[in-house]
Amino acid sequence: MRQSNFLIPTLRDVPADAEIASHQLMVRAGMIRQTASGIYSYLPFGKRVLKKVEEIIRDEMDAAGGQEVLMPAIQPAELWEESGRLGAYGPELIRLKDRHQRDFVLGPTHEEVITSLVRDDIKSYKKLPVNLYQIQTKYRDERRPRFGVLRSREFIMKDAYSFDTTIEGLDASYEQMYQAYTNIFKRCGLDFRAVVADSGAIGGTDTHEFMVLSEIGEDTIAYSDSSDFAANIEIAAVKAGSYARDEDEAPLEKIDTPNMKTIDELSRSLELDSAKIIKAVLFMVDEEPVLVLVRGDHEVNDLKLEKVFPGATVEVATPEQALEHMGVEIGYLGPIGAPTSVKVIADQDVQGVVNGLCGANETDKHFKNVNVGRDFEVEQFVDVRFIKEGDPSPDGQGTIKFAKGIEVGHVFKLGTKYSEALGATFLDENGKAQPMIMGCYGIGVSRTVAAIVEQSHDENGLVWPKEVTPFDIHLVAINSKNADQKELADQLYEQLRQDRFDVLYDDRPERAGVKFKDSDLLGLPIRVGVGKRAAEGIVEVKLRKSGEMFEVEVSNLKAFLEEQFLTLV
Ligand code: 9G3
Repeated sequence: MRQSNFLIPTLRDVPADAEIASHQLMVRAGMIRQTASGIYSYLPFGKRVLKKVEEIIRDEMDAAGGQEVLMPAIQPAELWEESGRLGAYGPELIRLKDRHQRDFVLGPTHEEVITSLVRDDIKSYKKLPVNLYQIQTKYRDERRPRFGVLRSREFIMKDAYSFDTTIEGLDASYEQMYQAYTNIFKRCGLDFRAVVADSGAIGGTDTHEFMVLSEIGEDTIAYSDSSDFAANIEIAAVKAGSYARDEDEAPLEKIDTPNMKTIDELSRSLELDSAKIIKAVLFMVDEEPVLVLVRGDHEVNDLKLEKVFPGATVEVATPEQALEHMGVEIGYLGPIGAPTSVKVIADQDVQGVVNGLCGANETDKHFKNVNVGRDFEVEQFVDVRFIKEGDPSPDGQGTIKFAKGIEVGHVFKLGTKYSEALGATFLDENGKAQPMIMGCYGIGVSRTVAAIVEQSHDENGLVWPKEVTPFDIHLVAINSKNADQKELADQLYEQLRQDRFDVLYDDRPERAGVKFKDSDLLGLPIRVGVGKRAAEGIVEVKLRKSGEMFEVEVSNLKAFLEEQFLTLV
């Protein structure tokens, strides 16, 4: 492709609204342009990367036995009524009416559509398992789109759905997708981790997120420093301690704690380690008050709490509700003397608190030398706190550290949630109708491109991994007004393409400095510069990633480039 007539509008300046590197670079390198908030157009340079990523995905999905389909973005609302999800989503689900006033949604995902397709056309167990996938545009009306295409309102997803007759079959399908995802993200040149995740509203059991490590990631991963344990902190289990009670229990004592309502104030003014404080947080669980106790240096994990009360609505109580149910203001809540109408549960680590401090359910009063079992009972000890850096890894190997991650993939074991709701059954060997057992598997394709840019750039611009680069070679006629250079560059352009390299040829009448700056910004893996030594048949080859420069005879250029490509990542 000749750059003089290729739409690749590079920008020198950083766009004002672009906060992160990938957003800045994708705009500056002429890959994307914003059409509206959270809605982007891909220009040719960006579209070529999308295409490369999609091809890797197709290659691995087909190798894993997936069959590519294409479903509509506009979905009849009836299907979402059947699945019971039409009312479950708020403004994030874009709804519209057609000319006959019929209700539709713009698809944020396709469980309903794919299940309705399969229920109509697959009846016998002999036709299962099947794995159907598409690469298609999704719509989710994010309240705050940000970070360019990382969190946009329209984005490209590969979504796959597996249908099995048994749980073992689903496990096999899931494992196959897990392996395909590992191959895909490796081939994209990404540094990623598969982490245990939360299935959230989608339901189902096992689920893993594929996280690209990046400081600007919105998710936090808890990982062990000496095993492959890794989990989203939302659900990372905490390993129970030994709870050795290594002190004699001192007598309980009520003390004055005027205006000391927070753990910090108590810990500072009483010179007490926050791990010795029992923090009591009141929650409303389906309108019932539940007092949750955690150590003062821990935080209640509300996602874990929701799992203690499956299906219930769990919310932190308001100050008014605290006053109503506990008879005292928040900051002095405690388990001793709590009204019997209030259920008390505790994080497992509260068992290790000896002679602790807790609220006395009286303004400006706390109890000291509090000991669970002697001074109060709890209905149950549960793992209900957020994991922390420094905690022992739940697998018993090493210590927990945190890393930020960008979620680029998510795989779920769905079970029969959608096949039952939508009547997708198969006749088993005995002719009995059974609901199909489903899995679903997503990759954010446009988000993966941004994640590659996040992980693969330097101060001069993009640095494309070879399997996703928009072009293989950047051929630059350094001074296109010089006849020797222009002639050799034109000749090499033809020659290299015959040698089956994908070449971007900068034949513009720009100054050398501008060309080199643009070349570093666009980040193609190898640059061939036709300059001063053109008349001698010598060209300058530069590797973008390492910056290494070579002077190469034109007669040896093909061999040299092929050799370089073999070692490039
Ligand atoms: C909605 C809206 C947003 C949503 C969903 C539904 C996320 C929704 C979860 C999934 C699960 C998997 C198949 C591919 C992999 C992910 N955001 N999810 O279901 F109506 Cl507005 O999409 N789907």
